[in-house]
Amino acid sequence: MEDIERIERAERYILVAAAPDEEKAWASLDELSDLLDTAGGETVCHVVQRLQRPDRSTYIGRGKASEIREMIEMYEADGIICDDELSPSQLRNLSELTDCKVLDRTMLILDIFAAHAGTREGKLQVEIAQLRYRYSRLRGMGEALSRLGAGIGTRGPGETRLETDRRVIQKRISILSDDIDSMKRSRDTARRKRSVNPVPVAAIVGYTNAGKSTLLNRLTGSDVLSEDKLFATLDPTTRAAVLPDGQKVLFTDTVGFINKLPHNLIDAFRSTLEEAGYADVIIHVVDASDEQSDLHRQVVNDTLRELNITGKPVITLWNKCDLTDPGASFRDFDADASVRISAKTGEGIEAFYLALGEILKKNRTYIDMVIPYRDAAVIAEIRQYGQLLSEEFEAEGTHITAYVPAAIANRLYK
Ligand SMILES: Nc1nc2c(ncn2[C@@H]2O[C@H](COP(=O)(O)OP(=O)(O)OP(=O)(O)O)[C@@H](O)[C@H]2O)c(=O)[nH]1
Ligand SMILES: [Mg+2]
Repeated sequence: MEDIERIERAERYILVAAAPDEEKAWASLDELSDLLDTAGGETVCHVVQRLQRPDRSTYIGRGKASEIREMIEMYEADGIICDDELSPSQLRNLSELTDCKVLDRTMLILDIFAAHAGTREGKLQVEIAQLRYRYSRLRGMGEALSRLGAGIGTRGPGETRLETDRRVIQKRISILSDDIDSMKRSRDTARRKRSVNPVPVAAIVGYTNAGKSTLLNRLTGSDVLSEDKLFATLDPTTRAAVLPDGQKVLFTDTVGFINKLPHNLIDAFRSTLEEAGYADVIIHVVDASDEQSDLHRQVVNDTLRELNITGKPVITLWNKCDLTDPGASFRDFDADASVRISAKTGEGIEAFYLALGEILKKNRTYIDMVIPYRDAAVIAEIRQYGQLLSEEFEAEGTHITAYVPAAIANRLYK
């Protein structure tokens, strides 16, 4: 009986931040608390210590650490979660000072990713990120690790326990890397085959919980999971839609970004976001009703840059406008267009289609040429993927003028 109770009780944590700006630190802890909720844990309370920068060897000051040690006992908490990625020595020292389980933001995010990853590649990517994190922290911290016991921070994909032996970890990392490489190669081949396909691709990116999946569902009438949870989507989904001007577009829903994204996960993101790297347009969804929307927009822009997804036209969508003051103005000077929408009610979607149509038109090439009658199939293709402006039947073939995607234009002028 006692065992069952112990298993069913959610793990309870005190959330801790050391930062120069208290207000930002509280907001960041609110987000950490949402992350913990997603991971199935409970927040006991928040503790912020104002420090110019976190203490190099203990993250928070030693005095604060002993206060927390008392709080742990008082609240019967399971441990603490720090709002930044801890260095191996911070992790070791802090867990000695507080005498409890110490987790950091990275371990928590990795734990959520491990539980949510759906595809085989997603699972491998997360496991490798977890193992790399552990590998760099195992030496000399057996103590801190044994305090972790089971539960949050120790769960690999599919609820397997994470490895603790350095040599085994190293071997596993190299096996996983090989697997991922071979998957990447077969994906590249698939993409090369697909790149002949002239349908433009629009990648939907944005901070987690901004409404990306809700937008995909609205645009394509599909039924992708959308939830009021962080990281509801981990694996990219692509669906086709036809714009009111007849242009066919592929929309790809992607994993959400987050502030202080674990460095080891950037690699994992790189592969899930590869699709975005090949997109013709980036659709950046911002939750305009969130007080932190400016910070979130910045995080997304920085992460895109870090992933080398640059130099593409961007449309910023200020989403959830049903929740914002109708008089408020939203602008994004980094974007080629910005539109207020509500993915939930459909408001502003027409304006978004117009903006998208304009941008896609710029990507198309105007052609004026005679297509021999034996190549009539090309005209059918132009009808499907481009915009046929005129056609006249002449002696050598059909004289057409049209806007066509670059892929078709290149082929015709070869
Ligand atoms: N009021 C309102 N809520 C919205 C709107 N768009 C999305 N939501 C809600 O916001 C929450 C998150 O939506 P998702 O579409 O799952 O967000 P996401 O960006 O895909 O999130 P992740 O996949 O977790 O990164 C859900 O509860 C949606 O119902 C909107 O325009 N207005
Ligand atoms: Mg989603």
